[in-house]
Amino acid sequence: MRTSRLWWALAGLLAGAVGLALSYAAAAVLRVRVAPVVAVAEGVTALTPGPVARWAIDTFDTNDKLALVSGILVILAVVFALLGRAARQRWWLAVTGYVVLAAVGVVAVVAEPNTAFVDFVPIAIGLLAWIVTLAVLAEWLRRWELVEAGGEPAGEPTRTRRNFLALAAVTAGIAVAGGLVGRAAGAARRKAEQSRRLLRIEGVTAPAVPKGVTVGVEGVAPWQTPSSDFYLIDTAFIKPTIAPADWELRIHGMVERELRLSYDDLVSREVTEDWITLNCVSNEVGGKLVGNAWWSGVRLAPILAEAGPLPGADAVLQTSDDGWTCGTPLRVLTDERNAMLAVAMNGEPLPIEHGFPVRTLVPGLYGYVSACKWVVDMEVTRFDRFSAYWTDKGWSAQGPVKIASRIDVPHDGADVPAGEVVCAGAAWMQHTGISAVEVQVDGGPWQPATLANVPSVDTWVQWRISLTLPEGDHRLRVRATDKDGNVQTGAIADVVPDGATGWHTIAITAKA
Ligand SMILES: Nc1nc2c(c(=O)[nH]1)N[C@H]1C(S)=C(S)[C@@H](COP(=O)(O)O)O[C@H]1N2
Ligand SMILES: [Mo]
Repeated sequence: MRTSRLWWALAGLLAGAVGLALSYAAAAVLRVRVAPVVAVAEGVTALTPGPVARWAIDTFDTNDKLALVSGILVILAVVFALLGRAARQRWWLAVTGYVVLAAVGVVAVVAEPNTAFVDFVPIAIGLLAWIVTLAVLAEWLRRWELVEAGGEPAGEPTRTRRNFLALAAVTAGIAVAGGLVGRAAGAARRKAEQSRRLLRIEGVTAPAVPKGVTVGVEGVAPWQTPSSDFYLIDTAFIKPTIAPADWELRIHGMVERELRLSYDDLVSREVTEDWITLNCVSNEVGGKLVGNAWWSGVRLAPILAEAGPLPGADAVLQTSDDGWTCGTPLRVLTDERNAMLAVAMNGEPLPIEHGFPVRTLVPGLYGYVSACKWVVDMEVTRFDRFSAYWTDKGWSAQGPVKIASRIDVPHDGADVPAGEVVCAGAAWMQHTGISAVEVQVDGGPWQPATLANVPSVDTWVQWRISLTLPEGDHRLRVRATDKDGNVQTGAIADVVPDGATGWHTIAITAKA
């Protein structure tokens, strides 16, 4: 009884360590971008007043981050020990403490940019591990105490103590194993991230947004999509982490000579750069799965010419490091367009989740048939000889983009002052270009919008129009015309099998 408080504190410490270690391992294995403890550390940094931060940097120098994480771990150790002690009399207090700690983690993760659902998995695992581990240890501590007090169940005190100690050792082992798994799994990502940070690719320039591309209406999606806001679509629950030195692209199949390109082989070639708008076939009418960035890479046409496609070949089956596949028409990879093996996005090496170190990009095609991230294999072949990832699931083998337009301002359901109302948005038909955008109010005549500039036919274009709206409810819709004269259809089609159609329509209310 005398020493039992210490044992309870030890149980709390062990349970805390197991939860942290398993959460750390989960974060590393799942390669979530923001591990909970790191997110908390970053949150603390963000909330630290300037003078305190300067003192910390002065005192700890470049070890400031290490000092902060260590500090957080020390505080956690104290909290864990206290929760363990509390659990002896008040189990609910320990559970409440764990829930509060997990909530702090959730808040910190939410505060990070671009959090995904998977970022919360390590917190859930940690919380579960805390509660289960403490429950198991507490159960044995109670038996031990009971036996020592001479109560039921009868048994030898030394045996119950030995059982508890054995269990404590196992628990410590789990914590250490979790930590080691986390280290090993995190190493690959760290290596890829570090090589990415150190990478300087000759010929890659910073983006300079061309003049006149914006209509200057607040609320319209920015013409250049920042990489951190660029939509993310892939099937990889665990993102490949490939250091450039470990990357190789094999081009084979119906070719005269098979090619193997290392990263250095690739970037020693002439770099091409372009503004290109990429969109997803799963984008609903009016949806946000579209973005425009400054891409740098190497044109695929000369590389494929070097391999020498054989007569009869009409497709390239691309395979990602994670096994995902897509089929791209050989023609679009070899014509005059800037189909490229991209190595940089917005002037920086590709972010890992956008395909680092190399992805394909083809203006004029939906991503699912062209924009292979982490691309490692290209087989020149025929469409009648394979089925790719999404074609297996009912999507069309061919995926040229469809003309689309979107109203960004006002937003659907908005109240606007009656009278003059500015309406604006974007339209796109990559590699053909947009020649006109029109807006219709309440089924009336189509009214022409003003288009902003574009550097090429491969990007989206912003548009705006000033409307006069009387008081009341209104329905606005938009349609575009491409540079071949094709007017966007109002016929509604689902995203399956080859992209949605229909006019983006919003309902607003003009108020006096
Ligand atoms: N390896 C791999 N590449 C992929 C995908 C994928 O699931 N795995 N999804 C594709 C789809 S459907 C789209 S729309 C684009 C999205 O690219 P982004 O995530 O960089 O915006 O990537 C394409 N490339
Ligand atoms: Mo997509």
